[in-house]
Amino acid sequence: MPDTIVLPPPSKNEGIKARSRALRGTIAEGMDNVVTGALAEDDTQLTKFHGFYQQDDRDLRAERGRKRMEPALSFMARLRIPGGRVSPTQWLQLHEIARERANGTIRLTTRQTIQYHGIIKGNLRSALSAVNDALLDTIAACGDVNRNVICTSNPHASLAHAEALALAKRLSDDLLPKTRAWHELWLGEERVAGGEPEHEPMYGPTYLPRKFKIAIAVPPQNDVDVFAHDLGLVAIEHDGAVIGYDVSVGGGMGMTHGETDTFPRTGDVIGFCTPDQAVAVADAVIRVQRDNGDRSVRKHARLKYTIERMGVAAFQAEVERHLGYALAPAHGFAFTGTGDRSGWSQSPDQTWQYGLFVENGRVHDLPDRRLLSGLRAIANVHRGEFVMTANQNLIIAGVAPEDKADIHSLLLQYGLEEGASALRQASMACVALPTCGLALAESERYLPSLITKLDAVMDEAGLRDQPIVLRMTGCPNGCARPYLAEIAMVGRGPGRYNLYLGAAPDGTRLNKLYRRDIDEGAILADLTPLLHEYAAGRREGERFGDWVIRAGHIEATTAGNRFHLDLALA
Ligand code: SRM
Ligand code: SF4
Repeated sequence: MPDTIVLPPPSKNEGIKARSRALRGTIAEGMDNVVTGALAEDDTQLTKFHGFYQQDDRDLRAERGRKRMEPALSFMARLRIPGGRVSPTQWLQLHEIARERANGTIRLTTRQTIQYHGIIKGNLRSALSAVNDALLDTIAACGDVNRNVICTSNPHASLAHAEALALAKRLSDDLLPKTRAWHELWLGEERVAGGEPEHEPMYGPTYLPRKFKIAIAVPPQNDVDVFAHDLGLVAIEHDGAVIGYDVSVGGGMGMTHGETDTFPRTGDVIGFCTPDQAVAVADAVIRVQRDNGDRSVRKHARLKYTIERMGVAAFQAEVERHLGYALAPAHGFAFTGTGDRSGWSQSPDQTWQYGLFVENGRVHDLPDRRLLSGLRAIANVHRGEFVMTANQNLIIAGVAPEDKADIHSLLLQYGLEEGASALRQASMACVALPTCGLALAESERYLPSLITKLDAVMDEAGLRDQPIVLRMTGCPNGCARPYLAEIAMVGRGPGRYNLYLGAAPDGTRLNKLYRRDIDEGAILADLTPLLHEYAAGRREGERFGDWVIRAGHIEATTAGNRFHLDLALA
């Protein structure tokens, strides 16, 4: 008798999705229950597909627990804004939602969109319907589906940038779930008579095994960290127009400390597609992941693990079987960096743009830097658009030459003109505490003070103008893409981090674990001599991430697209 293969049972989330009636669950009933600020546990998995998470204020968790009170519950809502572009009118609407329905701040994310924090249950419906009034939505911003599609910022920079933005929008729209659940639940749209179960032609009834992310890069900028995404498209230009995209698959950042079968991975380039083929390629990659991804263990469900298991060649063959044709060979490309340009610059179409540094993406008013109010004032006179970047910054784009002086004086009036060091400008931190339920350590609230200390070292070493990509996250999930930073700190516990060094500054090589489980004193003690040594020993134009390898502080084996040996330590 042949051996029967016993497959592990599907994860709990698979059952929740299957029973959800196309993502409805019992969310409507939960919203009507005024006794609690919470939704039913299973529904909190489904709300992710609608773009929001139930959270609690972790600063208050212990105290409320002692008093036997319900945690201080609220919701985080994430918008879907492909390519991160909004009009000034939309910005004003988003500003009002932050003030009236959320905690009064707007959080620019590492994937070119915004998040609101602190929306209480009673404000959720009106917040989402106000988002809809701004001609935006939160559909599929989270959940096991294709997420917000990101692309190299600033559509005015070239025709290729504008084409990339148009493709980002097309991909985002075409790959949306087809269920009307969002419209019914949050806008009160009537259900079609009979309430027939809806058909999800691409996703099927259980959607994807896990989240799926797409990024489009326009070389030489790799500001989207294209190799960190499940699917990356790199624009190939000829005579200023995009003739197609090199296709990368299987990137991802998330890992778990101590679990060596979880790891960050950079994508593999498997070929080239024309602009007309790009949506079909994304559709085919998603279908192969839908059918082959791990539906039992969510920690192994991302596309990167499917590809590791199947092998790149077999995965590509499956994609091509769905497409009905083979991908053309990749053209090849070169990147110069992953950062954003700050300050004023002019585009070929003669409009101006101002690259505005937003520390860790948090748009709020500080006494000397009134970002929230300043951006509202600018939105009142600006006639171009605002473009969020994948580095948590904002571009005031498409500024007509005659408006530049007015906008500049508003930047000065609200204290928004650039003064941050090169290190600070090249830094990112994830949200972490107090809202993120997975944070093990501080990140957004802590990194600014650590950078002040590191800036003193950089000054002493004569490195004030030297950009070094530095990123921090409160846990190993990798939301600020730390494993692609020249210097990264990844939270392990309160005040303690793993220190990683040596990623390529153009986003093509992962970094490597340098020290494990250290506090601020040890971080500064490790980095101070390294930064001095780098200042003295670097070659012309050599970046820190490359130098640490040449100087022998990090083994050259970091080249490659996944972690190997260092995981044994982590
Ligand atoms: Fe993330 C989960 C915040 C970009 C990998 N991420 C979360 C949650 C929702 C926590 C949770 O599940 O309870 C965080 C909400 C915190 C809060 O209070 O707001 C969160 N992720 C963020 C944001 C806001 C970080 C930021 O500071 O900007 C980014 C929102 C992006 C967006 O607009 O869509 C964000 N997250 C990322 C990225 C970067 C990227 O995509 O370019 C990654 C790494 C790339 C990747 O996906 O591999 C990332 N987030 C994760 C993971 C690990 C996934 C994995 O494959 O292991 C989790 C945990 C999970 O999904 O189980 C997570
Ligand atoms: Fe939360 Fe971890 Fe993501 Fe930071 S990296 S936002 S701590 S899940």
